[in-house]
Amino acid sequence: MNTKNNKKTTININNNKRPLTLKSTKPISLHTATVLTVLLSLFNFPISNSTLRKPPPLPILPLPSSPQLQWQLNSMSLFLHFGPNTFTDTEWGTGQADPTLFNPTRLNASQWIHVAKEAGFNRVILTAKHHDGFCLWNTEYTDYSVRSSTWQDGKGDIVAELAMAARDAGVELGLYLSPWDRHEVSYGKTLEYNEFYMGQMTELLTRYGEIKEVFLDGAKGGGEKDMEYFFDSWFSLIHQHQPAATIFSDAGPDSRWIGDEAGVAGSTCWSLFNRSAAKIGDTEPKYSQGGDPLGHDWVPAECDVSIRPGWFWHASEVPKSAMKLLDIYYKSVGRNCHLLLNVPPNSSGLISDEDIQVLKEFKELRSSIFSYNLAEAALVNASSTRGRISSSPFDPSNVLKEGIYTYWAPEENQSQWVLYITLQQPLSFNVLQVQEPIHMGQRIIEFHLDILTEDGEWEKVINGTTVGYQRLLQFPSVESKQLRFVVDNSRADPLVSYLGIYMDHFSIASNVSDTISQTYGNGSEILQQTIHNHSQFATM
Ligand code: FUL
Repeated sequence: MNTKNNKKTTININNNKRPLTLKSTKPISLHTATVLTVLLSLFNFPISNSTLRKPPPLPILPLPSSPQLQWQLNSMSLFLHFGPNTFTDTEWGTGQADPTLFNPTRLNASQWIHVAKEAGFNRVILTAKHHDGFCLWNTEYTDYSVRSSTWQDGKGDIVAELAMAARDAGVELGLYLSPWDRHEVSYGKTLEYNEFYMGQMTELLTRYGEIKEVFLDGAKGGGEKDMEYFFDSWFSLIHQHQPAATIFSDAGPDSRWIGDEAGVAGSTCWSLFNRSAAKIGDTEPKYSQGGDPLGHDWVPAECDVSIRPGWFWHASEVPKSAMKLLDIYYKSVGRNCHLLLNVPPNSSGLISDEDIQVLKEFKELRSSIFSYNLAEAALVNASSTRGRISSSPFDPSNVLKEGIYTYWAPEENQSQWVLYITLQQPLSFNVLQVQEPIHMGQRIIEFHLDILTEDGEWEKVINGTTVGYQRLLQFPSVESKQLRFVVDNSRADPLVSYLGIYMDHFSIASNVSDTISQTYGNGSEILQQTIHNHSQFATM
């Protein structure tokens, strides 16, 4: 300690707080210092190392960016396919349809947003331009747009209407701008078309406020003109204009296509991926569905699927049942992915009543199953806890707190990683939910869940691979008071932010294997039963 006269003396005995600076006029004796220390400790200044906080463990690379985290926490988006195809009963328009056919007389973008919000979707993505090249906004680069249509005498702008309705309702907006353009004459001339495409992209990203996702579809019909897309320039332009946006394509950079249009992810699903191993427009479905445990890039998967057989509305088609959507939910959101569910507006410009009814039932099913964690009041212990002090920030009880930012962390160098859950009474359940704090990287490779039987033996209920943001696993109902969640293999010390158990009275799991798909009874029968049982649903 510096005890020279007229010098500032700093005593660092108050740990995290600002240093105490004393102006000393005479040397401080050992006795004075001791008295000071005792006094300060009486006033609750921590002086012992044993109360210091253990920092979080090192995150394991790769990590999500802030827009990727926000995208993942949202879980679901509503896709809106709308354009001339809606009026011509086609899926891939030729680009030659007469623009005057486009006349949605009752179009109401607020209805689309209202439907999305009511159904629990906080983000919508609109086909601003599909493969036919017809633009739903008033672009200056082509006449093939709403400007040449009968709708609002060519003065309307659907992107503008949707952006305004979304902003008013606090719903996020994403846009689909098809690279493949069957109308544009410059398509096939690399430089000219890239300039055209980037001009259109700039209009979309600078006129309509915040855009949260840009969806770049990889489709291109056989026999089309050969040309190169300047993806790197597109990505830079998008991130420059909309830094909070995530870019979707077969290969990222921010989210990847899952590799099928059924909305189903692999039962092992890593957010880790090698962008360089994927090619836009030439996906290797297996690689996309499972991701890559050795991947250097964080590129989580987005599962796109339509509520109807087609992406566009067709008078002859009907929506899938709510039970089917629930199954898709388990296999997308429940496998560490973001679900992008397409609900196409009809030719009057509104989302059809039968689709709204299914979305309502789908929400009721989710709410009925997941609104109450049966383990909510359980006691949770662990095989070890990082920085063991009376109340560690990594306490096992954190796994019952919602959100990913509080989590259980084990002590380092352990031979086992186990969470023990003691319920207040024996309960029946058939769904397990697990979440990892993905801002710290994706870690868990393999895990299983056991229950304690009446004979005092641990019995395996289900095992699984990968967790990520959220894992949901179904199995035949079991009953027990004591559970243990065991991590069998992990890329680094496993961290668990949430554990839930639920009773799903609606799905019928066919077996305990996570990899084998579930079978349901006759869909319409179950839908009927679901509708009749409405009164059983939890209030939402
Ligand atoms: C595909 C497209 O060809 C479909 O029309 C649809 O837009 C779907 C989401 O992506 O590749």
